[in-house]
Amino acid sequence: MKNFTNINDLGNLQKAVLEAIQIKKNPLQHKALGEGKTICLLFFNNSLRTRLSTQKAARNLGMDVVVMNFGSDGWELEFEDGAIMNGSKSEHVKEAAKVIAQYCDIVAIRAFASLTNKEKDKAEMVINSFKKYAGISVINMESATGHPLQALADAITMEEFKPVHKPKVVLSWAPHPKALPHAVANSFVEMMQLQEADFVITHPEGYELDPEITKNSTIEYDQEKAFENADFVCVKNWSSFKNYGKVMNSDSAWMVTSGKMKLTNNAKFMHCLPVRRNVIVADAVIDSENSIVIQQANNRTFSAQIVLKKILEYHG
Ligand code: SN0
Repeated sequence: MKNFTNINDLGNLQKAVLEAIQIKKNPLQHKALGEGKTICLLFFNNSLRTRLSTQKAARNLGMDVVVMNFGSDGWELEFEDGAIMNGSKSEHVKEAAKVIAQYCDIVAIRAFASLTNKEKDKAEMVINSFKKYAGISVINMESATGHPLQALADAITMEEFKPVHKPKVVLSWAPHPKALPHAVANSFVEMMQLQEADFVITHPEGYELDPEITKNSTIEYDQEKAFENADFVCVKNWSSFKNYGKVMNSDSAWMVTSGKMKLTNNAKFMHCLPVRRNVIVADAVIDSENSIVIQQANNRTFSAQIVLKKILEYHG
């Protein structure tokens, strides 16, 4: 695998999940693989889990890690071809990407959606510019439209906690005061489309995700109906896609409560974090035995590690 910018880059999700679970048992078993190799993590947005788990994964593989916060420390980058750069942007990605590529073997990038321009966000300008100009391997640490490292960690977590029967998995929208990206939900849907599961997406009307991503996944507008007999309840807020980037509904009736969890088949509660307590989910649910958010965050390390391993193996 040269790049990891979408969950489908893995080729075989189930194989990667099982290999990640093996790696988790002895995380230092491939320590020699990354010797002499450097990964550069570029952040255009905030991060806790992605930043720390990806560094941890790289170190488990013996790699050197360089981290740069573009938002606060870097020159403001221009991405438009032919731009007359007489404004606030100091450096073009054409130079920046080529320069960075000389200092490392893999570049990992976090660059959230603008949520103001659907076409530009769909074009994935930041990730694709680095792919085009850096030439080295590129990893998506949450781009405008996807967060595949999170989706892979979620697949690992569900494998570890899965029931004996074919699981019912619900992706539920929940309210949030801010407009959030679609990336986490998109990659979750793409990952679920590769799984043997009864998968249902539930959200208020008007919150449909990109139909090119949801394809023929089941959508149920009645959250309580969706929760019935669920084995996993995976929760995430996103802003409207149709009315791009807008918050159309902050109805607290969509918060995940103990009462709703009682409708499920003793479901595990999952969320990628960070989560707004008592807005997205009631304390009683996230603090319950059924909440596996901390285990889910732990799997971010093994998600990143299997991705890095596959990329290092590609380079030989
Ligand atoms: C990001 C998102 O894409 O939804 C990152 C999730 C991994 N989340 C947020 O920006 C939440 C910010 C907040 O204020 O709650």
